[in-house]
Formats: sequence, structure tokens, C-alpha cells
Amino acid sequence: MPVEFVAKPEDRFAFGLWTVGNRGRDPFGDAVRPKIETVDMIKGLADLGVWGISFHDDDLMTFGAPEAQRQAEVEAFKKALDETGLVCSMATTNLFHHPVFKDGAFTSNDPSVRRFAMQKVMRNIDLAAELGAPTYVFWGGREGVETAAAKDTRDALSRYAEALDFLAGYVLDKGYGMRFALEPKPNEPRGDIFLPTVGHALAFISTLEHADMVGVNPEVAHETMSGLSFYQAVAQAVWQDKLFHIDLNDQRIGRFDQDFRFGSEGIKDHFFLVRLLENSGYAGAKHFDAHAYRTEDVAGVWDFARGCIRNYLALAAKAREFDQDPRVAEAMAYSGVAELAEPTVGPYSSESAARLKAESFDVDVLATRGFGNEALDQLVIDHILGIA
Ligand code: GLT
Ligand code: MN
Ligand code: MN
Repeated sequence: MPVEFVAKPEDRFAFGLWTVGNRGRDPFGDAVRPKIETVDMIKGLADLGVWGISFHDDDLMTFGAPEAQRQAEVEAFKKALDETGLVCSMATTNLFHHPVFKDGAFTSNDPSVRRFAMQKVMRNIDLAAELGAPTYVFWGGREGVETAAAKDTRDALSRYAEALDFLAGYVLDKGYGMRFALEPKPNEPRGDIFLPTVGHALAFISTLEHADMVGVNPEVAHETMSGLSFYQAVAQAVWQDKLFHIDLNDQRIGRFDQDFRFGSEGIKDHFFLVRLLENSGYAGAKHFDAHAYRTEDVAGVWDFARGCIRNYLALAAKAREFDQDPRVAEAMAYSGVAELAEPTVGPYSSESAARLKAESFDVDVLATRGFGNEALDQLVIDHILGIA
């Protein structure tokens, strides 16, 4: 009998409108499944125990449509939220679909495009504030180049920082209280995208005028495309208090952005990721930014959404079981996991420096220590496979 997992609002699971709304278009083929109306998406997600919904301005309101139509579209969204109790957990701007953004948005070489992009963001920030979204995401998919001859990266980063400083100023001026989260990606759709990894983004954020209100929105697929460890990226973001949001999905290394169902590929990596999120006190949205395989019809879309939630909850249960296993505690003690939490020398003083200089080490003895990582990791595998 399969184990039941029930999502509760306090789990803070969220989906983007564009995820269950994905119709399976790819660069080689057209839509394979019908449009699901926004209201039906929200109701379907509410039935699965989902807590939050995120949107791009253009997911919600038809781009370029008369104001009256756009307002009606927003009203229908609000009504569906009210009826289901779902919250708007994040908002973002579509700065990638329209041809006007082909050279970038905040980093287009054309100043009018840059100004239009910022206006588009400001307008949607107003709506995000009205809907109570605590986080505003910036995914700069078009901010990049195919040829490095086309942009001086230093200028592009200056324009990127200028835009974020200005928009943060706008949020503060309006008293909105939302925070920004930058979402890195190495490539696709541009040949090279600025701020390609979580590490680049964290370093860039430290240069911003309102750095305290800007964090990251790491995505499994994006970091994995570069062959980097998503776990390490997230752990560092947590350590720097910069994990403002997270995009959960799955991906194989070295492929195009696959956005697979969470937990469908990297089961061991995801075990550690879920354990980190659960144990770190991360209280933000657990946001699935993924979509169903192109083979699926509408029923398959709901199988996909259910699968994301089920895999997260199953891995959280495995992580709890792992952390409560006395053999794991013993193996961790043997590996010295807690020893790394002890300060090495403490703060600098001339006395402690002198003490350290005078200390003698038997490096031959120290070098004989085995750290027992094989036994510890086997317990990880045993727990994941259910044979512990
Ligand atoms: C787009 C992208 C995602 C981003 C979204 C936010 S849009 O689907 O592939 O990774 O999170 O703009
Ligand atoms: Mn994403
Ligand atoms: Mn992606």
C-alpha cells in the first residue's frame, strides 16, 4: 500500500501560474495540451493542500490589453484566492517573452528598453503589493549576450545594479515592505546570462544600495545545469541570511533547463536539500517551478503537481527518520560532524596567536584518523532506500 502524504498550508507549498499552466511548448514543437483557466488552476492546487500562488504580470493580465480587461483578469484572480484561501506568495515580471526584450531588459543596450522594463516592473510591484506578495523575484533570462563584443559586462552589471537600486528605492518609498530575490541561471535563453550562479548573485548583492532587502531565489535546475551542487549554493545562501525564496524542481547535469517534477531525478541530492530546508528554519515559500513532461495531458499535469508535493513530504519524513536514528548520531560523532561547529582558535589576540604558535602537533598521529564517511553515507542510502 502506498504511504499517504497530506500537504498542509503550514508546509508553505507554492506553485507558479506558469507551471501547472505550462502547455508543453518547446523550441521544436507547439502546445500539446489545452489551456487550464487560472481559476481552475487555483482550485486544483488548493485541493492538493497548496498554500501559495506566484505569477508574472503577463500570466495574470493579457499583455497590451485595455486596462478594463486587465482589471477584470486581476479581479477573477483575487476572487479565486478569496474562495480557496490561497495566498499570493510571490510576484515577478515577464521581461523575456516580448521581442522588445531580445537584447535584454535592465541591460539592453537601448536606454528606452531599459526604462520600459523598469516601468513594467514598477507597475507589477504595485499589483504585487496590493495582493500582499512578500517576495518579488527577478529572473534575468534575457540579461546576457551571445557575443561578448556586444556588451561590456562591467557596464551591464552597473545598469543591472542601477535598476535594482532604483526599484528597491521605489518599494521603500511606497512603504510596501516586500523583499527582492534574484534568480541566477547560467544560460538559456541567452548564450551567457549575467549573474550565472548563486555565488555570482550573492557577490553582486553585496554591492547594492539596499543590499539588506535583496536575497536569492536559487533554482535546482539552474545550478545543476552548471554542474554545481545545489545543496552547497542553498547552504551558503542560508548561512548569509539570503535565502529569500526557492525554486524547487529537478534536472540532469549538462542538459537544457528541464524543470522536472521535484525529486524525480536527484533523489540523494534532494534528500540533503529537504533536510537542510527543514532543519535550517527556512520559513519562506517552498515554490515548485517545474512543469509536467510534454507527453502529458491535463490529468498528467495534476499527477505532476501531486508528485512534487509527495516527493518533498516523503524526503522530509526520510530526513526526520535519519536524524532520529541513533546509529546516525554515532556515525556522525565518529566523523566529527559536531567538532566542526567548535571554534578553531576563537577571536584574534596576540596571546592566542602566541599560544597557537607554541602548540605542538603530532601530524603523523593526526594523519592516521579515519573519518568514517563511508559508513555514514551508507546510512543515508539505507534510509533513502528504506532498508535502514
Ligand atoms: C521562467 C524561468 C523560471 C523563472 C520564472 C520567473 S520564469 O519560467 O524558467 O526559472 O523562475 O521569471
Ligand atoms: Mn525558476
Ligand atoms: Mn528552470
